[in-house]
Amino acid sequence: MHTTVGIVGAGPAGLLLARLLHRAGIDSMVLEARDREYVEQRQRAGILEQVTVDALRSSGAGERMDREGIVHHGIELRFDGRSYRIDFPGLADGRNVMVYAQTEMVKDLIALQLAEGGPLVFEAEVLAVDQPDGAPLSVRYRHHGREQVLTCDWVVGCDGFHGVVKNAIPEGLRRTYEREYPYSWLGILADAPPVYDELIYAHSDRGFALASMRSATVSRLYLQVPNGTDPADWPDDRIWDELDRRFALRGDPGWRLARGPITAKSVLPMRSHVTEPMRHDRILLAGDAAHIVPPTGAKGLNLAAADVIVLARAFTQLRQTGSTDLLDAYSDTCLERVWRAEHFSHFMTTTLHADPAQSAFDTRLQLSQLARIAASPHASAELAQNYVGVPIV
Ligand code: FAS
Ligand code: PHB
Repeated sequence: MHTTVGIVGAGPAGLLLARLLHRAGIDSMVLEARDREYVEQRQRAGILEQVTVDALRSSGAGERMDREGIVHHGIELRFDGRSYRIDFPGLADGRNVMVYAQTEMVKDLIALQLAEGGPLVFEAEVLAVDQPDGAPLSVRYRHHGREQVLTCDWVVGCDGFHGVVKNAIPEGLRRTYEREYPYSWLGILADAPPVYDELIYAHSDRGFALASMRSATVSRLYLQVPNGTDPADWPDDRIWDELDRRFALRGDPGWRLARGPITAKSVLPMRSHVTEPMRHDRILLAGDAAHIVPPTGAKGLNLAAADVIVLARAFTQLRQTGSTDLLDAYSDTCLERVWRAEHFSHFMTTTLHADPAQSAFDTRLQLSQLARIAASPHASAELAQNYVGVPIV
């Protein structure tokens, strides 16, 4: 088979790119290693920036999001037993965020792709991308035990952090930057109504905690835990008790989370990573295939969306005018946003988490920074504008 754009990976990046290209009349084919059920149930992000929301709406993939998603106008910071609200519209030019789980966005995009898009092949593990001089690219993949080849004019690696497409970029041309953090997140889904209206990011001397949500009846909560933590060591009561300790408020000693059955429990390591450049000849990288951020800034999914919005515009320019200007600028255009998100995610992570090696002095610096954000419209605007994301120019 041959297609114009071969897309490896059916996560948010690959699926949104396929949708945007379909709407621009550009043919593509998506190859996904796992089965549909696995991809749709993988618990990950929960916050969509305006840029992502706009792309879903304009590509005809936002109908259920607008029906079931929850618009949030701010977040709450808790530290030193106190609570401060960061108001998005007032501090970030009227912009907000949408609470709509990545699982739901992926389901919506898969349904549309299967109904009206180009080929989307599940259980098709890409083995390698070969780029013979002057000939079309060839993507070798295994499907139902047989090796097959897809030839393409372009290949986009949307295959995540452990993907293979990045290996097609000569190692001598690749630059990688990374940082591992000395802690992880224990994430839970619970059939328990969120007793808070907006997300709560909590700094405490016992470690970080985050209260998010999936609906009026389902809570999504996270606890900072040591690297290598086994979720089995955290029975439900221990999780609820620890969360209540970390969200404790001086002025409201009775503040408690509503409890309910925990339906999912997993440990997520924290990592920052960037691979540059995001393009080599006719091979491009998008989303986690090129960059990873710790989820403290709710950036991962939204960076993936921003990459493919930029890339779809570039392929559209090529199709309509023959110009490769936007394609030639793709990597630099995306990396400017990527590094802004890397810095913000690092800032949120190191300001809110208790590094096991940090001193009492470091903790006081964290508290001073948080107090500055709470007291200064300028400092809180900087957080708000980074959190809601900057428009793609
Ligand atoms: P993805 O990893 O989502 O998708 C890549 C796809 O490529 C996968 O379906 C994979 O099966 C497929 N693939 C890989 N190799 C292949 C091959 N050789 N052949 C074919 N297919 C192949 N971000 C947030 O903002 N907030 C969060 O709370 C949050 N939580 C997270 C929790 C976890 C456990 C993880 C791992 C990430 C989390 N993230 C979070 C980040 C996450 O949302 C990513 O940013 C987002 O999934 C990126 O989307 P993609 O780039 O499409 O990559
Ligand atoms: C989530 O709802 O899963 C979520 C929200 C905000 C974050 C990370 C995760 O910063």
